Amino acid sequence: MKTPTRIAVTGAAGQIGYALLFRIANGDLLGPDQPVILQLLDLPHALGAMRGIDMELQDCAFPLLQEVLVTDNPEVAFRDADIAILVGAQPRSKGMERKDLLAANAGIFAKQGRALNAVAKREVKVLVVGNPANTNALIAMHAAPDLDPSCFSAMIRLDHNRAQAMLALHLDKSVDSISQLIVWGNHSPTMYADYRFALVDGQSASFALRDERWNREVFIPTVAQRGTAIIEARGQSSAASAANAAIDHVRDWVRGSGGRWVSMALPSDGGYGIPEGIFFGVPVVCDGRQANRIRGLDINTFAREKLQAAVDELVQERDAIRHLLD
Ligand code: NAX
Repeated sequence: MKTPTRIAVTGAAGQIGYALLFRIANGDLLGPDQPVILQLLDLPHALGAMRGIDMELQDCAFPLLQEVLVTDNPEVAFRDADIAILVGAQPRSKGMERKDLLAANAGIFAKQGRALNAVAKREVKVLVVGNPANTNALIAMHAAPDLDPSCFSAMIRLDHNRAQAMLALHLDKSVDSISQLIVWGNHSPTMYADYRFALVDGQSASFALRDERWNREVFIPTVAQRGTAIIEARGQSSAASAANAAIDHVRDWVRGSGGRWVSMALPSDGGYGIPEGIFFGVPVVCDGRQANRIRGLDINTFAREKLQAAVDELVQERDAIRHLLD
């Protein structure tokens, strides 16, 4: 039998956690022949809820699930972790200013980054989902100087999947027929869903997508506002689709994206004029070992404006917590 993969999930008692854990245990993340150990972290008040989830996981009798560990201590949750999915974060409460939200989350992600640095596998793959995801990932990476920056990523895959589904609907095509789509930037309303390079059934889609008004006034804003639309409709933020996107992100990173472009927020290496260090959604192809950036794409005036808006926002976020990065 294969050695089990240790997967740490934070915020395990939350709504995304509840949608994520059963799918991981079922093999949706690492495939039908890879045993897993779940290492669940949440705050002390949620230990009871996590025990309940542990009981439910047992009751599913998943053949791949070797063990479940429940804790409120990051150094226990991240010990020898091969994969860490950081979902838990401080939500914005009424009257809280953005800078206070950034600071509260900075404290959480600095602590978790230090714990990852101390006890996780050296080749751990870390996905930050908890918002503000891009900047939380930056903080965690800085707090983990012994881990390679390539161990860290933040999630923009939900936005990528939303864009893909919306484009498919618009073109009356299957979701699968669409490739080479990108969502650039921050997981926030400044994100830029970019179909300029998209292929439909392997052919350039430019003939079908000549309607620049639809692009600018419908497609881009609808993708960016989809999270808000779901909150308005459901009364709660996206959970199952967010968990699904986390699975897609990590699955492709670990097992390869099969030549397909996917969007991941990675620490910028200066490509496309994006300042180094900030976590920025970019197109990548994953080869089963690492995420390889797609380089050399044309950035026209409109695209440059959109990228710059995300850069400005992420630099502002970084500057608000800069004292924690030194
Ligand atoms: P919930 O409020 O349902 O769950 C969050 C869980 O995190 C709670 O159980 C809480 O006790 C726990 N938690 C808080 N601080 C913690 C800490 N220091 N250590 C461990 N656990 C901690 O939120 P949920 O709907 O599950 O969303 C979780 C996060 O995902 C939020 O920050 C949310 O904004 C973010 N999202 C990010 C998305 C993305 O694409 N990057 C999309 C979906 C989602 O909105």
